[in-house]
Parts: sequence; structure tokens; C-alpha cells
Amino acid sequence: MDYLAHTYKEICETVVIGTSTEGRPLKLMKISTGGETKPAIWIDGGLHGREWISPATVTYILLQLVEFREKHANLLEKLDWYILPVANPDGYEYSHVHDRLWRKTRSRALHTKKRRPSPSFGLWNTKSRTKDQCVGTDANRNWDFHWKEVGSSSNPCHENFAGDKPFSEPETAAIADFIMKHSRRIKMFLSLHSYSQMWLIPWGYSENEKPKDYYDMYILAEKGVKALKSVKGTDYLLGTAAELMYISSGASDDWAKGVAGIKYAYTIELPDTGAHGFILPASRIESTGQETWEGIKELAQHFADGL
Ligand code: 0X9
Ligand code: ZN
Repeated sequence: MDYLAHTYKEICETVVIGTSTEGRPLKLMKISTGGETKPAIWIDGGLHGREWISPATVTYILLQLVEFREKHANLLEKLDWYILPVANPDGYEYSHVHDRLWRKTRSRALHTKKRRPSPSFGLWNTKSRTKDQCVGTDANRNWDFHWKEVGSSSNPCHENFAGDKPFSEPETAAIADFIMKHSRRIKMFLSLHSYSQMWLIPWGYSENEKPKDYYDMYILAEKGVKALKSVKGTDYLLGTAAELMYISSGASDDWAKGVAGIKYAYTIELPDTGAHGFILPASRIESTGQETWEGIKELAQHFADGL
């Protein structure tokens, strides 16, 4: 990101929108050909530590947008882009160094602080590993919309712990602040996760309720799914998060639509469908990037055309 910002100063600017619990910068790339008035698109990745294909794909998209911009010049002329490849850098790092399947952030909930193991325990000591499960909050259950209602836990030792309060995490709080500041211009919110090959539409908090403009969201996403499939035949399911996956509230897509008022808010669950799951081989990065970019470009075109 620093390389791109340095090399393409006219259009790229990195912005540190906040700091993670462990002090890592939340580094966003703003891509703009000028002015502060254009419609904008938000894309984040890596909200869950172990979903490595997500930051890789977001980075791929960033590269396409910037280095190959003459292929899709109107997408930069007509739109601003806000790209955050690693929304949960502590979890991402932890999944590289200690536990490949780490999902949450690395904060300590109020009552885990009291029973925190002494620092003399080694990381691989069984006792401290048990406690380690009780570290962190599920950053996709921590958003202030139907927070902790369904599909989330109040137990810090669970994978889907919602946090002590909405936006308890510096990561989600910083992203929400940034988005609220630009919410009038942000026409589409995309959060890239893995896995299952699904293009998810709000709501996730209820199976029985659909947004009133659900079909607008469906029809647009359908174009994306078709364009994505045209690259190498990858099939995506399209529907609400609650129908296709499970009911869960406090996720970023529901908040983006329900609170920030961004009409087109989606979660994209990248490949695969389970053969490798979170441990998708690195050889799949490039093809996943290519097809996902085709899908996203299709939607972006719609906003660039002023529709
Ligand atoms: O459970 C999640 O946070 C997402 N799936 S994942 O396997 N990447 O953890 C899905 C979130 C879907 N959106 C809502 N439930 N609103
Ligand atoms: Zn996820």
C-alpha cells in the first residue's frame, strides 16, 4: 500500500483510520482522481483473522484499480474508492504466528482481564491455550445494530463473542466512524470474508424480514455473480445471510444498511465451498482475485453510470 501511495501520488493516499488493540495501524487506501464529491465504494477485508483469501483478494482489487486503471478509466473518473485490506490486523497476525484458525480480535473482555493467566505461561502451554480462547471479540458481531440479539454470544470464550458493548473494539469503532463521515457518498459497502461462495444480502439478523428494497439489491448482485461466474465458472449462491448461512446479528453489512443507510451493502463469502475451507491454497489467490474483481467491477459500473 505504501508502494502504491508513493508511486501513484496523484490518485492514491493511505489514511490510518485508527489503531488496533495491539497498536497496529488500520491502513486504508483512498483512491480518487480529485474532489470530495463523487459517489464512493467501500471494500474491506480481513475482519476475521483466519480468512486469508479476503485480504489477498482486496489487495488484488486494489492493484487492478490502480496499476491497470486505463482498462477501466471511468471507474476512477466517476467514483472514489475506500479500500481497507486488513480490518482486523491483530487477528490476522495471530492466525499467522500462533493459531491458523484464529477468528476474533485480540482484545480482552472485562471479566477475562481478572482471570488472565500469568505472563509466565508459554503460549503453547495447555492451560494458557484454554484461556486464550477467551481472548478477543468477534468483530462481525460487534456492530451497533440489533447487537447481541441472535447468533452471537455473551461468553468471551466463544468464537462469536459479541464484545462487552457495541463497538467495544477499536477496529469496528474506527471503521464505523469513518463510514459515518462519508456515508452520504458511499453507494456500496462490500465486506469480503470466506468461505462458502455466497453473495450475501442483509438482513442477517432475521430470517423472516427482508429490506424493503431487497430486490434492487438482489438484481444488482445477480449481475455481479454472473460476471464472476463468466471468468471460470465459479458458482455463487445469492440471498440473505440469514437464509443461506445462519441468523446472526451485529454484523457489519446489516449495520451499513440499517444505520449508515448505504443501500447496497453486501458480504461476499469467497471460495471455496469447504474442500479447503479457510486454508485455501495460495495457488487460488490469483484466480479468486480475477473472478471477484470481475464481479465487483460489474456493480461499480452501475454506480459510475450514475444509476
Ligand atoms: O458469520 C459471519 O460473520 C459471516 N460468515 S463467516 O464465515 N465469514 O464468519 C457472515 C456474516 C453475514 N452477515 C450477517 N449475518 N449480517
Ligand atoms: Zn468472516
